[in-house]
Amino acid sequence: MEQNKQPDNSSGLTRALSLEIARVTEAAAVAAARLRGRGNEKEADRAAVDEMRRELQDLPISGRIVIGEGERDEAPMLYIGEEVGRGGTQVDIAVDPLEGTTLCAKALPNALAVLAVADKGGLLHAPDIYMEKIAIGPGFESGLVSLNFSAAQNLARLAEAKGVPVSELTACILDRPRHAALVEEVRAAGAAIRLISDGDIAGVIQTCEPEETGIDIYFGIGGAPEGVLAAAALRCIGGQIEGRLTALSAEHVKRAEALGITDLKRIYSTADMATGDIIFAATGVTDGSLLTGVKFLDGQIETHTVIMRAATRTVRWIYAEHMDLSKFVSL
Ligand code: VTB
Repeated sequence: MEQNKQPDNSSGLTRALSLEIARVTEAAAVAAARLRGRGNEKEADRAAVDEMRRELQDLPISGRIVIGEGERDEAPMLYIGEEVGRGGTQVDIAVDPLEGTTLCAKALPNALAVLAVADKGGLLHAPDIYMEKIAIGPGFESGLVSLNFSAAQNLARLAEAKGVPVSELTACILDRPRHAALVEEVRAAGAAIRLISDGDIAGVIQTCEPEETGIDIYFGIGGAPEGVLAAAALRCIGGQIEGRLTALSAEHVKRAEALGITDLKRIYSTADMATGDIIFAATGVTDGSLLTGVKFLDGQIETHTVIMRAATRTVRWIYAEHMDLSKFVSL
């Protein structure tokens, strides 16, 4: 006898949209991958942006870009506030068409095409400035780690919750001079560090499968838009992230104020940055620990994508073999 299925209980995002969204990141990744290792970050980024926008225009949504390529006067495409889609459910969209432009230009691991779609109002309108972040994977009480604690305290709390000594933990940190003191503190506490040259969305997501990735906790200052995208991913897989905007100049303060943010000390929780139903998708551009990069084979292209949805916590890994190459306008 046929079982009654649970209705799709989200307000606006439909299940069918997940696959449509995968097409968007796939196309952006293919466009960027064509320019892997060519030393031209701008061109690779532009190719991904063009393709992502083209595909977004085809979706059955009334979408508004809330995290994009910049303000209207500085970004011709996917600027903040741009409307995309051919009409339908009202959604807010965060894009990072090429997360890790330098990784792509140098053909280094973990360059991704990233997109999150949320119910209207579901994503923090973060200014394009820095954000201090701390993140761990699922299975821990909320607030176990926090920007209110020192790095050493956070490591001790996480180690205790895992029932292991701190020496068995590995932290992921962006390799930047601004993290010198943090790196010293984490090493002094006894933890190992995986220093990454770029790509902190992947860094944060990797805390969710420590057995696979070897990363238990993410620390440090990266982009605020990337913080919101990472929060969107964690809403789907169950980890936790905290973020605090880091304004390094009067210009940064202005950018925050333009979005109505005056309290720069505020700590944003995962739900403060991404709430309601969310679909998050990322396609690998270069090979990485999260996703395999685009493969150009004889008459065929292969892509590897992860799509996650907050309402159901489903995480899908999609290896796609594309035979009809004419659909990739960028080729
Ligand atoms: C950060 C990080 C990104 O670029 O924005 C970084 O969040 C830029 O940092 O994931 P710097 O200004 O110190 O170079 C990434 O690593 C890639 O976009």
